[in-house]
Amino acid sequence: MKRMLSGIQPTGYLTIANYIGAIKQFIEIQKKYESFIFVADLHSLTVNPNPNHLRKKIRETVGLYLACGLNGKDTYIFNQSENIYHPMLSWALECNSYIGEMNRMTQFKEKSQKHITDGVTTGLFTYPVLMTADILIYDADIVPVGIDQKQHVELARNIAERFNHKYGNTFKIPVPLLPETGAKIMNLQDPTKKMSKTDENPKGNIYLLDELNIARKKIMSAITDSESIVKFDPINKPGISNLITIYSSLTNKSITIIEKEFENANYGVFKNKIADEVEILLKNIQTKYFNIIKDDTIEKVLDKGIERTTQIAKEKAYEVYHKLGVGRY
Ligand code: AQP
Repeated sequence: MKRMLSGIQPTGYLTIANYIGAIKQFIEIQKKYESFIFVADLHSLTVNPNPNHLRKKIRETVGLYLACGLNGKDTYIFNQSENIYHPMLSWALECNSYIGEMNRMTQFKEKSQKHITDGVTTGLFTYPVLMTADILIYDADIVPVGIDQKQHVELARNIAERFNHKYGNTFKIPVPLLPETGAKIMNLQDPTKKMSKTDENPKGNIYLLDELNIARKKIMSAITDSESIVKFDPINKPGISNLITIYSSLTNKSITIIEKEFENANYGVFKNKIADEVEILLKNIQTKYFNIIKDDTIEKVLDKGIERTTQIAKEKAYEVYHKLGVGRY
């Protein structure tokens, strides 16, 4: 069976952009592929989070994965830091990748600007290699991600190809999988930048755990334009185009159908319709989430996930170390 792998960092609060760009795809794919979804807690160390906050966020992320529809039976859900073979492989790959490659990562350029005052860590620079290890260690066939992570999956492909060429066939070459709609959901208050869970202004983000009336208010006050024509035109009408994308992803209606449906409607009417869809989604997720966190479901799912993923990862990490000539494997 082919394999799917992906993960999300437990930083900030998960947003509807993380849902549309990533989680929705995980759920659609989990029945067709052997699926591995992790909480990227090691990646979140790159920006020095508060330890108590991080501990809470890890559980919250797993709870939200399950509440969104990931199934602990079909999918192995695990915590990245509990699988010691990821950093073990990462080190081997760091020694087979180049500073020039890291310098080209646009996420590093953006995030290092964001964290310039509190210090840019070495981890932020090298974490794309850890992400490469996360993917290659499972011989993943596909990696569902939003557009901002596509470049990192391409790096993983390059590193895998180079390693295979140098040391013999070792890794499968992974393919990034982007959603047809919603690979880059934009900020509601500034539709020229992407919605991001660690953004400082909460008004630009819809969080999966937002109170329903707050989420509605955020949609109703989303920045649009003065035309009041529901038309998809990301260059000239980025705000309304972003709302169309969100609506399209949540209803599975095409953009053409949506433009037709709202051709005589003003923005207020359209926004109310989107807010209804967002409310349905959040209510469903939140009802499940608050049930899931009541008992030990999260622990059981993580225990099962780490058991299986450790077996697979250990084998690949030792295979690589053997090929590199280190240790006595
Ligand atoms: N705006 C977005 N539109 C569509 N997909 C998105 N993703 C993130 N933002 C959008 C996808 O969600 C997953 C989260 O990956 P991550 O936690 O490793 O961090 P990220 O890509 O840096 O996402 P954020 O929300 O911007 O997090 P912070 O604020 O922590 O940096 C990925 O599949 C991503 O593509």
